[in-house]
Amino acid sequence: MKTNRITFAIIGILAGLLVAVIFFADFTGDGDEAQDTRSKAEKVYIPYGEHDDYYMLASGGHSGQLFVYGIPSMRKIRTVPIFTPDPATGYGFDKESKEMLGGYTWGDFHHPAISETDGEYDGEFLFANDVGNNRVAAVDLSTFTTVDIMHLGDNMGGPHAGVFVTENTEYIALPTRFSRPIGGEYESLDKFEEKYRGIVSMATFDRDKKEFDTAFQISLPPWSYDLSDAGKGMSGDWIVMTTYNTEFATTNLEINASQNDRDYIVMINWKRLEEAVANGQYEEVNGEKMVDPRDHKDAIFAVPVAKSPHGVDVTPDGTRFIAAGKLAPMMTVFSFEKAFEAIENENFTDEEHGIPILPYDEVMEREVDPPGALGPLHTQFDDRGNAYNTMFISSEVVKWDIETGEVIDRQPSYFAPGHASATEGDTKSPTGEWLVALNKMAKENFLSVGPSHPESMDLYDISGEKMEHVMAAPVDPEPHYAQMIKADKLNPIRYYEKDENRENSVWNQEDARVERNGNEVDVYGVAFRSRFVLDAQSERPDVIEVNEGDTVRIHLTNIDIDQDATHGFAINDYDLNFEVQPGETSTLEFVADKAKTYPLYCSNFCSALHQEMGGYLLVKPK
Ligand code: K7E
Ligand code: CUA
Repeated sequence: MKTNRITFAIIGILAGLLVAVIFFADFTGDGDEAQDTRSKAEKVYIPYGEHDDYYMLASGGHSGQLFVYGIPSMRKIRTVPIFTPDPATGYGFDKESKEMLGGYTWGDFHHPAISETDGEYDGEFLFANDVGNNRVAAVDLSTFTTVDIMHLGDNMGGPHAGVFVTENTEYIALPTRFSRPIGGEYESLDKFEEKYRGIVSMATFDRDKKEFDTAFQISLPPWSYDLSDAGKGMSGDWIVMTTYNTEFATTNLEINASQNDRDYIVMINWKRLEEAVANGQYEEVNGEKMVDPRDHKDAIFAVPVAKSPHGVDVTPDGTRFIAAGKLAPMMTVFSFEKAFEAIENENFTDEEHGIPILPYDEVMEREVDPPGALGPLHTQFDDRGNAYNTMFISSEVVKWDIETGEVIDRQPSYFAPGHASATEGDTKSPTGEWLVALNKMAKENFLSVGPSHPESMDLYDISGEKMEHVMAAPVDPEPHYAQMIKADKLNPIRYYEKDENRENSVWNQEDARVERNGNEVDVYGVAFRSRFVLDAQSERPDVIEVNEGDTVRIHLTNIDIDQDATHGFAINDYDLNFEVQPGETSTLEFVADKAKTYPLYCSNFCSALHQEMGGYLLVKPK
């Protein structure tokens, strides 16, 4: 009896303790969590009137647009149309931007690259590739508008592996993803290895004229070129590119292009090729200066890498390049110094299509293979010698030490990250403050919008030893790469300066006029709060009357020189709309082929009397 009582007492005390332990554990857990949530919220909270520390300039994939975010708040600030017409800004509607788009209606923008000076983002321009329609574009970061688009010609098959700029933006490298016969002519796929080529376009950009040009193209074997990066410092003359499909598969790529244990990283010395081209050592092909590895054995090399790599990134100090495995779940660190040594000593194991192959074991420095980490895609850097890799399949970010390969931390992402972007991450001096994982999925993290879910981004504070996941946000399709630049490096204008000499501009309402020349009608008008003056001589200055069949050009100057005083100009039921920003002159051109009466109106809310800002377009029948 006595033992029983003691047993019960002991059981009672233990049970009590257990309840207490559970209670307190639970209680402190809740407290920590609340504390945690509060500190995370504080990290991303930007008080009214203050601004984010960084701009994040993110590619919008097949939306063809650039998305601008503030970091760390993750607030979306603006959509900048690049390859896609955009009624919100009139892009692709006014004459100039319509001509720039050249009739294309979309683009597939994967990789933004901010212009660099001395290996640092200089904040002047942003370059964008279009995998869909073989183009490259430049956005002027003083106005956040697209200023030039260049088609790369028919030799190209989707410049996926660009854009990456050399240290002083000497070149914007655009390697093709899909191989094609030169000129894109018809050619049987049976002749793939012999007739198809993978092309790298080396574009230049004139900052004063705001214009692209192609300096030369490099004709490579018909492998697929996936991603590239430019060297820095000691490797500043070099470009590295990953390849897959060294099998030359022409069908069922998911199986046939994944046969070999090794693909290659191609190393190109652009400086030597530049000299060779200057000395006339190139072939003129389809109007392009083309160089071939067989003729430039001192400039193009390859080093084997574990099968089907995706990203390759050069470390901030320029001494190493790191390949992310995709199909082989590891990161491979290569040494530029060792590669240069092998090249110097002509230490080649083989040659492929005229490209000397460097010995893997001698150029490779380290394979980093965190247990269970699957699907590494891209590498980013901080200021303390660490690398950060996104793992698409195991859905996480892995932080590791470049010098030792030691894995320091792993944090989940929500879900399936592609690229990540670190603050000032592609420069010689990353700041190591924030990392954003750009995810291909969000699963059920946000309110449902039907069968197709939004993509998402995760924000990590990477300033400490351990990464801290701070927040997640949905994004528009489709996040590939982004760059984050210190906000104070950008200096956007507040309005376009008044310029009396600007072509087609009118600065006083009295000067607004209509000039008729046969069936060509030029309207030189002004917009200001809250009126259009299109013809000062008319008793109805906000009305345009033209004849059916006339070609009409409306040159509109916004004479409100004041920040954000933007006016729109829409023609009702005519499918036409454009925009003039403060101090800007834009032209809308169309053929008045529909004889009717059309109300016109300002489509951008500009003042309390915005609704009154309108007029008529009268198209008189023949
Ligand atoms: Cu999405 Cu850079 Cu086109 Cu990788 S790429 S994810
Ligand atoms: Cu001008 Cu609304």
